[in-house]
Amino acid sequence: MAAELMADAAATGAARLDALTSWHADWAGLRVAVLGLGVTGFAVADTLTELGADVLVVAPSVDDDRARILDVIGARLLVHPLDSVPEELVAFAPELVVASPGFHPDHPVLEWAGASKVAVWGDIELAWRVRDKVNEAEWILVTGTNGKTTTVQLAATFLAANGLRAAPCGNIGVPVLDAVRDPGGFDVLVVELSSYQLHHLPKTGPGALHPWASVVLNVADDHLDWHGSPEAYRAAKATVYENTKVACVYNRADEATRTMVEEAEVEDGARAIGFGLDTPGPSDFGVVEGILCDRAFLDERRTAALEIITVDELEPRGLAAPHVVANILAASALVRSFGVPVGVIHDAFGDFRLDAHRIETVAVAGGIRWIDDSKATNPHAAEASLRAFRSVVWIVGGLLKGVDADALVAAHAERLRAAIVIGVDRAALVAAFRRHAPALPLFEVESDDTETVMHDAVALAAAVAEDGDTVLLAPAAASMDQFADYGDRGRRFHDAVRSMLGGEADGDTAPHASPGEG
Ligand code: UMA
Repeated sequence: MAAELMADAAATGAARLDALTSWHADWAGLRVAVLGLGVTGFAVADTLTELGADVLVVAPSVDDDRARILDVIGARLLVHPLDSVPEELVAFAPELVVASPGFHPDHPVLEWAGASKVAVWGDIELAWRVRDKVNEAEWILVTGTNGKTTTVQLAATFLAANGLRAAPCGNIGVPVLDAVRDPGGFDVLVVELSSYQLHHLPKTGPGALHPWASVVLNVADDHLDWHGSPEAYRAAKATVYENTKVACVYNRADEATRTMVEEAEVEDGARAIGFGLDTPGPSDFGVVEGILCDRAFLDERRTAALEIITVDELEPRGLAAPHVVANILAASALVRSFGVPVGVIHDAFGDFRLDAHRIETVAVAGGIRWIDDSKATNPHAAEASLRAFRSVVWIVGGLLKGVDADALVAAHAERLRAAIVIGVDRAALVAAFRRHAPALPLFEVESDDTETVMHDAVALAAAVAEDGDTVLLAPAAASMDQFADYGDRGRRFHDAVRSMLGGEADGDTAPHASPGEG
């Protein structure tokens, strides 16, 4: 009997949640547990209290400011280690759990919610359901192992150059809920989605996204410790294409992305648009004799193509490395699907620069270039970075997140002058170098003191680098073992290089990487 009553309650609850597809729906009194109080958890709690829901935030630790504001807006807070399900949470009997992206699928609270038939949403689903608060923007979705943020920034820049109100948001650091609630309203949200956020998204039903356009830029192993297997990681990424209305953009050099498009359920009329560094076919973006071209969004695509920009024009802006050109083609495809003219894209490059810590030239001194690519937090990103240079002193290592860097070391051993290994997961990297490049000068920074790691690494690099070499910080690993984040790791690299060089830099610190170099 109790089981029947619970089943009835679950069915009634599900019907109520199904109806919550608008800011103006009846959210009043809905009991929601919000897991985590980082950027996402705070935006979720703030949104739900504004909607009149009954909100309990559960987090293992809290920042005082956020805790104070929760109190003011009327959300309750439970601080609990979350290694088990708190009794207070069970007693609260939530009708819905909204989890921050970092929560593993097998987290005890999520397993409890699953077993108790309590719905679990991510912040992206909530944002989609309440997207009509101000005005209903179209969504363009960007995911991939690497290049997401650059592609989002490029696409938003191109859209804005065409006079559209475009918001870059999502995993880039601005919760989508903040963009949706912005009183100014937007025409387009360009949403960066991590595999964590995609994992929590439904493919069908009232919470499923229906984006204007979507892209998986590339897929390589990453976050395996979170997803449990490469298949689960790929399956999460593939979700981005579901229900796309106009353009599914995929990478011609990455067969897995094409398969994802083929297997996705999209809306009638949605087109598959390929991008790649080679000659484009009809319905593709690509490069012909140094010219980036659109051969998709023109009627004469069987016989002609539209010029977007040349590699020579991108070079002085530090945007000519092959992986950046690929991001530019993907971003162009996304916004061309929205009607942005190629001439507008061309002119929008005026002041565009990559964010800090992405193949950023720190200094050039004595013929040695010092490059910060701290954002290369997995082997796939480090691979793209290594490819852009010929003779490299490579500073590598950190938290490998369950990913094997063996193939990366094997593929690039020949372009290395020396390797300097930092971080906690040094043993696997050192073993890989011994196997694939036994003669390569190899140095380990054994210190795990945040204050000294980079100084030691930079001093070792300076001792082995020669005229014409690039010293490249492209760790192929996450930073949290020794640094606050990849930005902190990059800043400490800058500081160490500058303090070592003193006034010696040649002054040529323009961003630099060109496709011809590899
Ligand atoms: N928490 C737990 N247990 C867990 C996981 C999280 O208790 O198992 C708690 C922690 O106390 C933490 C809080 O939840 O303080 C925060 O949750 P979170 O780790 O999910 O992070 P947020 O601060 O909400 O930020 C998230 C994204 N972080 C992650 O996915 C890990 C941010 O991406 C994103 O910018 C933000 O939402 C806005 O959308 C960062 C990131 O590192 C940049 N992303 C990963 C990546 O790009 O590789 C996926």
